[in-house]
Amino acid sequence: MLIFHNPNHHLHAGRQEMFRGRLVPCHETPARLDHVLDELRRRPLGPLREPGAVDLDLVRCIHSPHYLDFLAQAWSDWVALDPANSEVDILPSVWPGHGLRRDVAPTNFSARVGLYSFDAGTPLGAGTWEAALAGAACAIDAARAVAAGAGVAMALTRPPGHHAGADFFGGYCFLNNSALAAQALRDAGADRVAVVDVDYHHGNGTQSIFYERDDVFTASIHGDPTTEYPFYLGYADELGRGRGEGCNLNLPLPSGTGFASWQQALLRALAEVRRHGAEALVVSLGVDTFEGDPISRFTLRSGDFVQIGRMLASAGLPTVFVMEGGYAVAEVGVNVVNVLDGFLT
Ligand code: OKP
Ligand code: ZN
Repeated sequence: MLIFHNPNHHLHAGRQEMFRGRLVPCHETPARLDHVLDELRRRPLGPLREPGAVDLDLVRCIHSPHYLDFLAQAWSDWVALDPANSEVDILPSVWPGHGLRRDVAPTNFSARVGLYSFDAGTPLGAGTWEAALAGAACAIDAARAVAAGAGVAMALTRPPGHHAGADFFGGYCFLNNSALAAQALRDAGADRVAVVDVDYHHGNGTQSIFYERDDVFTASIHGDPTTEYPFYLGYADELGRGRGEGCNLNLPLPSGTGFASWQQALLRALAEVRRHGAEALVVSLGVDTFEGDPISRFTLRSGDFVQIGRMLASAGLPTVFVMEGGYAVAEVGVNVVNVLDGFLT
């Protein structure tokens, strides 16, 4: 399996996220990806490559130009406010909520940050843009390799992407790598593409990006948003809109869900992928469904991830894996490589 890894991922290393009134250390750390790379050195699955230059035209098909400009400039704008800010991450604290306008762009920096975000858990630092762009390049290159006949490839990257929308960041995500991979597959000639999101959290960004499109079917298996992040999207009655009606599937599951029920949800998602006539598959691969995950509440075991890989392979489609969550840091490597290993065997 071709694996495109993000050589710049260390440049994104958030210090703190807001949690219940306190700033706490970030869960989404560089060590997560280093553990996957370590495990791949122990159990090699194929060539490890670095991505080429990012195709910004493709990125602009998924994300709005004004959001991309904001991301590219955010750090220098922040430090220009006060040189002492270089020691502090950007963390949103105000948003255009109920009854407030989002059709006018404030010039105030904090107000602009709020316009482009939806939580206070996603710090933006000096190297975030560079890291996120290189991650986008991994996703695009993996998709293009698959479109060219590789069969399967992986974008091994962080920060993750599935919570990021066309013009917002949040949930540790800035650029939606899975959406970029899906669009790259479409542009390379696949008439219909499916994104199956197996991360513990609903892929709200991916859903919203494709919600009114019928060429990209989106499915997500996740913790019930009644109790689980991102809370305000991910319910079973969200089916798509307009041309996209019937092209979104949410399978929320209760906390405590183990592999027996989880597996049924994946079978259902894969049956829908087939029914939609997808010619290629993107897997938003989060391993925070693991029983030891510190912020999630499913109870999958490491061995179950091998089975997930096998089930995904049984779809018989050209497949792009895109790394998303997984915060039981020491086990992330084994769990991710188990999925890939299961897919290949
Ligand atoms: C990103 B991905 C937990 C607060 C939740 C956001 C979780 C984002 C998960 N203390 N913060 O889907 O793995
Ligand atoms: Zn997650």
